Amino acid sequence: MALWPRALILLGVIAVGGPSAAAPTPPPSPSPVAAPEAARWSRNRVFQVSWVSDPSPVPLLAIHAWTITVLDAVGTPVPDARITVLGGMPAHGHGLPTTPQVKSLGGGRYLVEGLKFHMPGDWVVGFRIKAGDLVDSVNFDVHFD
Ligand SMILES: [Cu+2]
Repeated sequence: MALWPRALILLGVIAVGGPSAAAPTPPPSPSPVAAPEAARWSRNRVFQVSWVSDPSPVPLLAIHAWTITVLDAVGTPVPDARITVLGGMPAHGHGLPTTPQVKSLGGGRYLVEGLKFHMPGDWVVGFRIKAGDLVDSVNFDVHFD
């Protein structure tokens, strides 16, 4: 389409001439996904696990998904794990209101669908991970004001 390059050039001009042009350091372009939580060791240091929520930050009251990444002790992705999701609010004595489902995305990444946090407070989300003979679990804390 012949008009497309011109449209891009116009956008560039508008961006340069915009209010942010005067800022000493332009802000980085917004990222669609927040940085994942730093990897955490599973309880017995069998796996290193990190997660990122979509959307991020973790929403209250909305069913949503996390993507978790599972590495072994030397940092190699673990692609064929069976992962069970556990969790709840220990202080309230109840579990998760939903039963999240996990599917592998390959490369040690897993999509956890159906998470929901239905009240403010301190939640724990746990993953029990089984890969071959290796089994371990990891908990993450999620807090809503
Ligand atoms: Cu509760």
